[in-house]
Amino acid sequence: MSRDPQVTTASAARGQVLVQPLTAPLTPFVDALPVPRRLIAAEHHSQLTVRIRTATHRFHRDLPESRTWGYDGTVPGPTIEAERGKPVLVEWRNELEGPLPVVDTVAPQHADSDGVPVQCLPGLSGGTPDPRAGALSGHAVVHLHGGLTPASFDGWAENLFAPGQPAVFHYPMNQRAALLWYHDHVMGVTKFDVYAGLAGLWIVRDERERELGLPEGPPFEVPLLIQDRNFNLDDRGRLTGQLVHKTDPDVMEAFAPFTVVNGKVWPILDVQPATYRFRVINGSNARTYRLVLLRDGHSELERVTQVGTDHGMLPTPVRLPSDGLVLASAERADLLVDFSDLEPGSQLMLLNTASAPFDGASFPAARALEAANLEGLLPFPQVMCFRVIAGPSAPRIIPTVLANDYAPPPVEELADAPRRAIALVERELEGQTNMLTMRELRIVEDDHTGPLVTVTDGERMTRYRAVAAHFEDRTTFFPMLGELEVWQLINLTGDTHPIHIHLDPFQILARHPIRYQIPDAGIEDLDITASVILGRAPDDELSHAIDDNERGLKDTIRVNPNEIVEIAVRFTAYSGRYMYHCHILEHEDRDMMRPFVTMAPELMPFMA
Ligand SMILES: [Cu+2]
Repeated sequence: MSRDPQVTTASAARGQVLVQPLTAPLTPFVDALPVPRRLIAAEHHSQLTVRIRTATHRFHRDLPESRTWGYDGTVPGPTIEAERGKPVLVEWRNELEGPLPVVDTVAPQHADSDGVPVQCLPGLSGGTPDPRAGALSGHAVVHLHGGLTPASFDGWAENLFAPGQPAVFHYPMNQRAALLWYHDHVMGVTKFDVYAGLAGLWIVRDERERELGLPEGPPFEVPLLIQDRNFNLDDRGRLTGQLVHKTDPDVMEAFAPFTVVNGKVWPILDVQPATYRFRVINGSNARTYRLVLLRDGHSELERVTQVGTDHGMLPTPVRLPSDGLVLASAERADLLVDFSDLEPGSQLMLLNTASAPFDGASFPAARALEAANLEGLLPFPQVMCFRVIAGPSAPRIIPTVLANDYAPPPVEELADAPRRAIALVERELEGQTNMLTMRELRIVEDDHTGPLVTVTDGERMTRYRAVAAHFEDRTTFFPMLGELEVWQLINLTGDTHPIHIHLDPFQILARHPIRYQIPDAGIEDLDITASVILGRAPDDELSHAIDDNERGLKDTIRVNPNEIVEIAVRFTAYSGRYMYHCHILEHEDRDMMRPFVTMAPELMPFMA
């Protein structure tokens, strides 16, 4: 959600200078980067038991221990490694005890008396702990994000396991090698459960990828799960370890000031002069990162080659965008970083230049050290540090072809494909947090009267009405197994939304710049009135380009302000009820989620 522009203007008018970075209350780069325990399915006859437990975790050397919820009691959970074609059975055992280990609060003001936005600061900022969140006792459900999983085991947000109730899920693993992740998905409270620690990585491996000779396992393959976290203060203003999920009257998402990698705030990793493979994932609730690698104040992005994305290898290696690697919540990147020419003692810093809420605006990589931006809810751009240690230099040749098992969807098939249109909408409600919904649209005839969304592309105008808005509205999407579909995501909000579709991956076809108008009161509970015109607005500074690293198989795609994103998706193997949603967890929990049902075509004649 955007901040209220009037508030921003008001604080600017008061002459407050908000570019001055805050002093970090924790020392960066003192904790070694932890690597989550590997849980290799083949070593356990493909049958795993993961206990979902209340535990303690230390997020930084100088922080007291935090109460957490974790898979196997750790933050993050163990990294499960599976082989393509070898099904894995996981017994998820909910053994959570005690209340939610996160204090949820809405601070009474957007900024403190010094004009600093409260989300840049630790503590409750005058907010009262929400007793309803404090009463949550640990219902859970696990979703394997990126998994081609039968519907019964996909983690439907309403099919919950209370403490003491186990669940046995079957994961077929008939899918490409890729970095997936498993996390909690409980209806309405995913934002708290994931924040409390319920997330872990899951790596699928296959022979095709092994033939490329990329690093597998330690020390040269390192997963990096990046999240933001905030902590409470005691009555003397000292940090306690207690996790704080804080929002404010202008910003309904929680953007926390401290960046945590694999469970540590601003860690450091000693690296040999060699090529490392980093499996990077943004596991934050809401924050988008734009990652830049700096050495001695200069961008060293040319050390980085991206070989994979959400669903595994790209066709060929790509360079990162010149501004840095953008990862919204749940997006993944498989990176090779060459440290082989560096002297022992060299230090490289990974920094984030993306302000929040993210709207796609650019920031030059070379200025990453100046990226701190309080108005942009980015008090500390540090992510982590790499320090080169002595060792034999070991550069690595990167194959020029990585994958040839997929191609862009054929044009003829696209022309005949069923098309679905979805508007992303933010509805302001008096005295309540804004509702974010996805309005599923249906084309209407010319004689239709009533609220309409019109999309004008040159001479052609398409007229739609909204047929569903909320999660519990009736299902309107019934894709046929095996059939290619085109989904259009029309962003009518001011922020970038990472849209995630469960089950099969998709490919991006286009990003179209648009301009649009919504009349006063044009957004009702279901109905929506809007006129959308393809083409760039004069004041629109976004490129609306598809980055090279988005041309792989994706399951989460950023839909920026003032654009329509078109994707092509084909559901292949499993029939059933699945979800698609925004992966900003506060949006997903506040209704930016909808069901769809994949159908075996031969059953259609029997549908009532
Ligand atoms: Cu969203």
